[in-house]
Amino acid sequence: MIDDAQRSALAELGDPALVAARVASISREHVELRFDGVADVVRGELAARFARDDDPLARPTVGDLVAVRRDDAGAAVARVEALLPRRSVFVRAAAGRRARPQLVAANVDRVLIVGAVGAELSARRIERYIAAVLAGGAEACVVINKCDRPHDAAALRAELGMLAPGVPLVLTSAVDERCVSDLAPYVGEGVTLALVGSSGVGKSTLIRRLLGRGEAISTAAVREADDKGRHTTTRRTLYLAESGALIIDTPGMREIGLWDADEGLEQAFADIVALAESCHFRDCAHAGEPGCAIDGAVQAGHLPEARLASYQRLQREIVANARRAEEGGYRAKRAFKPISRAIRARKRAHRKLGIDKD
Ligand SMILES: Nc1nc2c(ncn2[C@@H]2O[C@H](COP(=O)(O)OP(=O)(O)O)[C@@H](O)[C@H]2O)c(=O)[nH]1
Ligand SMILES: [Mg+2]
Ligand SMILES: [Zn+2]
Repeated sequence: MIDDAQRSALAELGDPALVAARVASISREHVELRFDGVADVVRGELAARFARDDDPLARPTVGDLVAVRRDDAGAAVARVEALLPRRSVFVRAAAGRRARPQLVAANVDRVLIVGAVGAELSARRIERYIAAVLAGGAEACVVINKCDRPHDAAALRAELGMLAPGVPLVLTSAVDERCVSDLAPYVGEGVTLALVGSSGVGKSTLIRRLLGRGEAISTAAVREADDKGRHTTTRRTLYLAESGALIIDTPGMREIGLWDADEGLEQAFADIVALAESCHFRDCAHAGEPGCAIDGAVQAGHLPEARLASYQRLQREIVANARRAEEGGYRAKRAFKPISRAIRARKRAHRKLGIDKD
């Protein structure tokens, strides 16, 4: 649950009364905490200074490791005193006029991006999710649920299997018990997972199966005709599975704007980044220059034009969100500490793409 960096950050606080806990759910009024080796969640409260900080990244979110004060009697409310460093985040641009990040979950090892047969399945939307997941330092996995419904598995694999190099694709059905074994490679002991995707695709139903012990979790009774749930998930919650995995359920997201995600974008579109390396001109803008490897790949049918357009659109969106945030006086901080190797790779890729940064 707690990694070395977090353990030493806790020790540096220098207060033996502080113990580590994981945020299981959070609302304005209270927070639910999970302590290692304890099955039940403990109710707690946030230290007042968190409420005064208006940077969304400075407040604890679901999955965060926090330093908690509990008195010896254990009777009093547990108080969250400090946030421990995050090893990964899942963040999006908040909906609305002000450009701000919205922290969906922290310390997630893997994010399952869930879609469903029959719902509007969009490759472009999934690409967006993949970029956001990779940018936050987690692994991505695409899960297409409701495969008990009629579908063309080969066509789905052909279209979605190549959205991002190295991102696995799983076709499954939550109404079939085999979904547990389909997903087993991604749900090991000690792993923290988050399930994201549109409302009604079956995230909560899959989680109920993965938990493996019928822990009460709210799922929708859906109108089959339009996939709209009646009791949909309204709050992000971290559950403990029998397998020892921790699984975060999230409400459906209608929009997933990219925030500070250029690194993730380059990983999600590594094929395009690699092509750009072999353009004839070092500063090729991929707009009809002679010897442009990207134009060449589009013309040869190796690179779908829609994928290239999507990459360029997402690039512009990231830049625009950062600019709007700056203009709005928001000083962007990194939500987590990225590994330096990834930063070097990004700088190299930017040079190749002719993007002027830093
Ligand atoms: N046919 C079918 N229905 C499913 C499957 N998974 C979930 N459902 C149904 O879809 C509806 C929405 O499920 P829910 O888990 O609440 O979706 P969520 O909004 O993504 O959490 C519920 O009525 C589920 O019973 C599946 O694999 N196949
Ligand atoms: Mg749900
Ligand atoms: Zn080019």
